[in-house]
Amino acid sequence: MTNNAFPDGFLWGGALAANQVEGAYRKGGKGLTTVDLMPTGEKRKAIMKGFVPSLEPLEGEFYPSHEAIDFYHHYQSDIALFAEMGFKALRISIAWSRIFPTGEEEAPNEEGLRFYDDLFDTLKKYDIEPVVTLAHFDVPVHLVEKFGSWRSREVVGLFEHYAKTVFQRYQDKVKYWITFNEINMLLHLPFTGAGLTFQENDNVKQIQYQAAHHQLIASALAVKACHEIIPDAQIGCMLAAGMFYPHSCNPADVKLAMDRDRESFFFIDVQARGYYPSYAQRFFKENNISLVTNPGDEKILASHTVDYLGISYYSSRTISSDPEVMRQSTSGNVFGSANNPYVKKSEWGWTIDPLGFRITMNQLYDRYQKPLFVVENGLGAMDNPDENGNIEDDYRIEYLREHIQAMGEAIEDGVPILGYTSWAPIDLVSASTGEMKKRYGYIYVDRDNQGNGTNTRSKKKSFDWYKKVIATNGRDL
Ligand code: BGP
Repeated sequence: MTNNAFPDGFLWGGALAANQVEGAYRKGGKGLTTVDLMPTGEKRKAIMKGFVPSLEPLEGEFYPSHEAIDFYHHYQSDIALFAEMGFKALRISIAWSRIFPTGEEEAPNEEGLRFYDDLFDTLKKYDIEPVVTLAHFDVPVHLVEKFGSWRSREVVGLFEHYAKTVFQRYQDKVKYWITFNEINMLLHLPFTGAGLTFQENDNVKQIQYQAAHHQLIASALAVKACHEIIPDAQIGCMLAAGMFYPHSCNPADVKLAMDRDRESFFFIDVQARGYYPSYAQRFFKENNISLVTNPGDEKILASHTVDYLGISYYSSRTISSDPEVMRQSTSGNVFGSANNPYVKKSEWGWTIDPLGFRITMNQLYDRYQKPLFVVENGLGAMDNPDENGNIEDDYRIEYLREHIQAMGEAIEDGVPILGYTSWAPIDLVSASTGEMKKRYGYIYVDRDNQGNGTNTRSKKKSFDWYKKVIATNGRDL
């Protein structure tokens, strides 16, 4: 990478999600959302897959999202710290159930709208551009109860109403939008991604792809509304990206890697190109999936494609046709991955593969020719304060340095990239485990897995490092 890889105006910053930071889960008129039903440990794992014991929080369980890191009351001082690092952008999500507590109201909850008004005004004060996700792993629980969440077409109209409401309200404050966070996650963690719940004998794939169709239509309708209401805004999709390597040059492995990549591309093929990919038909047939669609759906998808591709990238994956190789696979990766002897792994078993990041970005741009926006990338690690109470997170700096370098290389390969919002600038609740000890931040939060602690914020070593990266526009890593 040369010294000037990153263009002027590159949007350096960080990324958060409402349910992982805000807390205040019943304050300000907020309704219950799907994540508010997720405790930690084995119970969380089953719930994320759609086996949900109750649609109310249970006595005696600990639910990390209920208080999270109390960003709801700390956002002003937290944003001041982000500004100190020189952030140009902050990605957040709006909690749908703060605006429409049940998801079905005609009129929005003014207190919820005001909370985000104040948050955007605080960002404006520091010249930080908000990048806003409409749905980051949350659905009002009432919609799960009444409609089965995204399995029902009803939810499309309700989401469209929510999207239009926030576009109207924040049209002068927000110019970068994202429809669904990691839309492909609904295949792997269906309750997390789409609020889907299952019974024993359900045809899970049928339900997932029907829900996917509804999200794709809802996403296209949100793109339409955004373009109409805020003509100078850009709105993107968001993919949990990371390519599959074939474990060997056995063509059977290569074919499997292609199939697994297509599982994810499927969504972006529709959102970026505007139609279902040619391979979908055979896939649907072989899996007994028959989609219920409305007349006019094809036109909606074709007419409202996204402006850019938001991506998260943490790791690459590896796939083998040999069951023995897969049996020795790494457990931590939600996508399921064989061991790759050429790359390192994080404490949670996620591969650390910056070259895979560069390849993935090239692959996506070759396929879609739309600008990318890296809206998540980072290292979850156990941070232990030293004897002076400092956190010397050199491992995090190394991870980020290598990935930012890979991004610079991709830009020089010819891939346009709008910005980089690392996950996450401040410690927060982990989406997959609900733990606090899986930390990502430049800023440490004094809070443990059981919710004990003072919530005090302190800077880690990476804080000054990232500040320098931004100040030099990526020249000094
Ligand atoms: C992505 C999500 C984020 C986030 C991140 C890290 O899948 O969009 O919400 O949490 O991954 O994952 P985890 O929190 O499980 O370590």
